[in-house]
Amino acid sequence: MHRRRSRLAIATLGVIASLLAPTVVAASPAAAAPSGGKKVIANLFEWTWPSVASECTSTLGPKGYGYVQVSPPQEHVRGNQWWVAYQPVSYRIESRKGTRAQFRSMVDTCHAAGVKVIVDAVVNHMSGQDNGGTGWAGSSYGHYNYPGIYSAQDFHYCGRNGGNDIANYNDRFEVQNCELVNLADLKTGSDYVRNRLAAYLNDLLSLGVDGFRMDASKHMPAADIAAIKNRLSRPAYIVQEVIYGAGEPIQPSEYTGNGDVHEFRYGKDLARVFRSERLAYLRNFGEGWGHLPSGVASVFVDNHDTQRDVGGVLTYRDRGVYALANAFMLGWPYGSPTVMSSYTFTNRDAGPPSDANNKTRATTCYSGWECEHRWPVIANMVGFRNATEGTGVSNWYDNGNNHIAFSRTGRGYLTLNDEDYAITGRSYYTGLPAGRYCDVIHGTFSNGTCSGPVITVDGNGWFSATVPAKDGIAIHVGARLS
Ligand code: LM2
Ligand code: CA
Repeated sequence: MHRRRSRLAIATLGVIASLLAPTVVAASPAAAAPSGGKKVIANLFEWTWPSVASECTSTLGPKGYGYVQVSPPQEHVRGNQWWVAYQPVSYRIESRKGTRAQFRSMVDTCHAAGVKVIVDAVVNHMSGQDNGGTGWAGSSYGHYNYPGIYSAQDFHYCGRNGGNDIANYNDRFEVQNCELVNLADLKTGSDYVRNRLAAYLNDLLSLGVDGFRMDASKHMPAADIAAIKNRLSRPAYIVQEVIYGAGEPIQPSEYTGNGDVHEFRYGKDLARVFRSERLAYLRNFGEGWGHLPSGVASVFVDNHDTQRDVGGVLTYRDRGVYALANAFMLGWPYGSPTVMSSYTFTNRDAGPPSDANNKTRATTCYSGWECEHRWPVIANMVGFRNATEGTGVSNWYDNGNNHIAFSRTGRGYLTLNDEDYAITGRSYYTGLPAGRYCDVIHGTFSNGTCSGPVITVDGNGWFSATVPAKDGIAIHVGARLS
């Protein structure tokens, strides 16, 4: 992890910002269908288990999200900051977000809604508390002593930089054997530690979990992650957090043998394109930009770390532009997309809305919770993604600047206009079957009707329309009226 703080640029309000009010998505009966081709992940950062469960039923399932990613579920140090979750104290499934029973019930409810569950698994380290303490669920611990779980022999002591801390990211040994911000670094090379970590993950699998985001993967050799994965009781989706750093010895590509890898360049590059370059450059976005192979890349506009520390990415604060960037991500066939869902904050350490005992409050999607995954543009583009899964890009058009358009061959069409002016009355060749399609950037398609503008594609595959400044149009075969 790199710590680099910078102020996020002040948001510019796009025309579609008015459409982004986090209106509650109408509840409809959840489909019991398996996820199948549904691959979009909603990262419900710091949500409680009961809130995740009801969101699966009311919104994630109906809108077509295939997975929900939840914050670390194990017992953690006490405190009100969000990051207490990243300091494990034991592997009891008991945290400020809920109990084991609530966790199990959440998994069952999400599955019934057709949504799989990915857990953020903190396996590189334990707490960073020099003096130890008592964890959320009452377990006492020392910095290098977790009774019944780990003792002093199970940790690395790299003997560098005064306090065993990582300082030099250009040194592979140091990054993997020293401590990330004082967090007691597990000897992931040892059989005992590997078995104990696998036991934790297997416990989660027994509760029905479908996959893991392996936190701090860069700080563990890829072979150690492979050894843990080999001990799993059944196959699980794996996505590894390896933050790309130019010139660093540890590269994201080392980890692709284990599963997917977060592609951190994606969000940074996308933000730069939207803020100060040209959308026309996105024509070969992804592998053409030196990013990971599409099949192993996990992509996102922002995540809980980049929206705080890395800077330079687009976040909920960018309103309409953020929605457009997510629309591009969901419309463009590169990588496996995760939609971030946040609570609002001004202080980077501030935890989610919680009670006096630091127990996280139920999510409301107002008063403190941003719920980007419900923004109509983003939620509707999940349907676009699902309808176009597996198809390539054709009919690319750009004006050499900030207006782009492309087909997802035979299935959908997306045009984005990030110019400061409207593009009026242009004709677009989609290659789609003739018909009346719901513009899902401005309207929601349900029960055969569209709450927004309808786009008519003629018998030759063309339509004409005006695209306002900082706006777009998206149509797909899953949202066709006739
Ligand atoms: C990650 N990926 O590699 C997480 O995505 C990231 O959010 C985690 O950092 C980190 N690795 C460890 O899992 C967060 C947060 C830090 C916080 C740590 C541990 O960004 O600020 O560190 O979790 O809770 C905090 C203090 C830090 C202190 C440390 C240990 O900010 O100053 O270090 O706790 O007490 C002395
Ligand atoms: Ca390590």
